[in-house]
Amino acid sequence: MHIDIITIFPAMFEGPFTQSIIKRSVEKGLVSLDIHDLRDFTKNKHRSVDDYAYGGGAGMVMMIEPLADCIEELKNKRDYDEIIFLTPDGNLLDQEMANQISTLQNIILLCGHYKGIDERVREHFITREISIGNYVLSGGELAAAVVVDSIVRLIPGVLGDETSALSDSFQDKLLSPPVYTRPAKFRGWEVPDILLSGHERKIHEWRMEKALERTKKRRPELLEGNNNQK
Ligand code: 6GU
Repeated sequence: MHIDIITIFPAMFEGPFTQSIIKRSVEKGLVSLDIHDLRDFTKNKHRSVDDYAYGGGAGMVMMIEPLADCIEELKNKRDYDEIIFLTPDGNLLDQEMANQISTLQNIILLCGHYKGIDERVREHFITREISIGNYVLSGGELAAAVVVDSIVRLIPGVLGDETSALSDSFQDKLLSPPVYTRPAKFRGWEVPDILLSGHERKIHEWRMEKALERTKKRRPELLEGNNNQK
């Protein structure tokens, strides 16, 4: 999978993309990531990427020219399955959406800032708009990093244990059961006996029961099938 990211803060990705799973997926050649600084596509001498909103009002708007130039340059090199704009008024990211995006070959993630981007970019270039939750971030960068993490870990071969992404919370619309590791007793606090029993079927049943119990208590809407757009 190839991911192009368009941003005015390229350095914001240095941390998340050089650690852990994302770093490993790039090293294994399963994912390639290119970060594009939108300012490299400005034609004015101040390298500005935003301007006042027509009609007035507070807040700047990201200009169409550098965005169009950047997107078109990328499109000349590759065919994209999706050109995604990260925006608080997009569709809420959930596991199903992450699963679907993880099957694509080439995508662009466009990070917005200020009051938004010129609407004509959304009309003519963007194919999908994603929000990561009902709160406002300063920009789309952290949201883009979240999207990348959620999809990269699903690409076959990225996780060591092929089954581990499938047993994630949400993958079967259930939260994960509690887990424990050594020591079996800490300050008198004990690990449930069943997990030490070695009885595979009973352990599986216990985990299913606990997963269901936890989901009912914390996220009952997952069981009712309406896990999005609350
Ligand atoms: Cl994608 N962008 C911004 N700026 N804020 C958000 C968001 C995205 N998703 C939730 N809040």
